[in-house]
Amino acid sequence: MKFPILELEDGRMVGQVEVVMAYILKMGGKQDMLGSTAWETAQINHWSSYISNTVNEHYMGLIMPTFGMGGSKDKWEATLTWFSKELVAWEAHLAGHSHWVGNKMTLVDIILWRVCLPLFNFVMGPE
Ligand SMILES: N[C@@H](CCC(=O)N[C@@H](CS)C(=O)NCC(=O)O)C(=O)O
Repeated sequence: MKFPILELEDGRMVGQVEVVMAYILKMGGKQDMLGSTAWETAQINHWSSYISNTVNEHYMGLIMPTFGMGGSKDKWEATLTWFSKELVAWEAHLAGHSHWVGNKMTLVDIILWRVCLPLFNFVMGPE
């Protein structure tokens, strides 16, 4: 199981960032952040899974070498190229929307923030 892992008081463990966050939101009475309709929930699940797997894979290619943990010049440049295209698509998706799904804060916004904060603080320039 990869990190982050949530360990419950009785020793049971939950893995995958989007699953851990969904569990915490549900336990904390924030069920609406997991979708109010079947369509919204499907969108939230789709994007959460995409960010936690596909985006995360590329994100690791930037974050790990930034903190001195492996990587190569080729991988670094390929990852920068991937994010350069991806960020344009994110900006287009968010144009005219306050949040990623349904114009209200959901699990997707939290997971995306988790990627964007270190990405913009440590890796990408303002441009
Ligand atoms: N899709 C997983 C990816 C998690 C992930 O990449 N975790 C990294 C550290 S942040 C990890 O545990 N790497 C160690 C390994 O691959 O064994 C999630 O979002 O939880």
